[in-house]
Amino acid sequence: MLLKNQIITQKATELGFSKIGFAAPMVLNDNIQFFKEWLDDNNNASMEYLKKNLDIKENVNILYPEARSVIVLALNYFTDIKQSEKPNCGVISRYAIVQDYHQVLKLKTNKLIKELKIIDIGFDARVFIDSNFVLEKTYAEKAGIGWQGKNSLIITEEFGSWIFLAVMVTNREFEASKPVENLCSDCRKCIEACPTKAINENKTIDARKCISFHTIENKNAIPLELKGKFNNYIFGCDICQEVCPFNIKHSLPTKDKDFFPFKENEIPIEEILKMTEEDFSKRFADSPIKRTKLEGLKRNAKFLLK
Ligand code: B12
Repeated sequence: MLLKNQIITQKATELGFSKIGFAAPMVLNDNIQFFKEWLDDNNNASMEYLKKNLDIKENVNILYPEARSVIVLALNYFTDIKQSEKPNCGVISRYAIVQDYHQVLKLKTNKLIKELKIIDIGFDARVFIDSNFVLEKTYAEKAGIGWQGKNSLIITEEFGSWIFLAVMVTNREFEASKPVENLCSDCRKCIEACPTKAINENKTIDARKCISFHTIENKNAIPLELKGKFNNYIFGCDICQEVCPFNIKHSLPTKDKDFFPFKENEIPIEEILKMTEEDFSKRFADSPIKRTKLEGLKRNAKFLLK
């Protein structure tokens, strides 16, 4: 039997995905031109890896010549916890108090592919989650998942921007979804709220100033001019999402138990400074926090000290 959008949507919903959309694979010359300008202005900070695979980001058919459709899946991870305001604690961003999304989304997309193959034995798909091969937000926008907000994130009417994305490039052709209207209008709340002024005027981020970049990806010292501006964030940052009117009005607690918080959203700074490698490995084994390693988390903790 041939797969249709409706069957895929039904199966994805049964597996707990919050939203699904379809787009045709395209040659994204304008986006790549824009991406190159972003790189030329050094907005990528030390994320040198972002300069790789630009040809594939422009045209996914180079990696996967059989590509006929791109399916974008979104998973809501919001939980109704207030951000910590305790003075001597480091704040952990919402995405890092739940299980590592790479693992969760990979399992779910693999299950989906397995089910779709039962219906259509010739169905094939490549999955990209937080990858360096696909412009995931660009495809999410084309597939009608949401629009790209000024903070550069995909915002949905139903769940705000508290979603993770998975992109499935498939060898079957499906009807493309309609993109949705950008509802940011003249709102500038995210730009104004960012304490380090990391949000550019063109819906991109200057990673050199971004709290999320420094606390997760930066392997070196955090620039001193940013000291005192991290609002106590110790891993990741949600400031530009917390202030978004769509997130304030439209966030819905996730129904997916994989994304029920299993870690506290704050850690006393002193506790981190005393933490041993063994404590760290035990405590953050399934958490995105393991990415910074203990050394990185301690660097972040010290940066928050007055
Ligand atoms: C590198 C990266 C980061 C970097 C840089 C962030 C950035 N915004 O660029 C850092 C470490 C800072 C980061 C932080 C975060 N990240 Co991140 N990150 C990525 C990653 C791997 C690549 C993004 C990228 O290529 N950036 C470079 C810029 C230039 O690319 P872009 O934003 O896609 O830009 C396009 C648009 O700007 C568009 N465009 C805009 N205007 C215009 C105008 C014209 C005329 C044209 C032609 C094009 C155009 O063109 C560009 C090229 O296509 C993606 C996964 C992926 N492969 O997409 C996840 C991803 C964006 N991250 C994600 C998340 C969750 C986060 C954090 C919320 C985590 C946290 N709590 O700390 C923060 C949010 C910070 C923020 N406001 O962006 C999610 C976002 C989900 C969503 N709702 O959109 C993604 C999609 C991962 C996933 N699979 O779920 N991240």
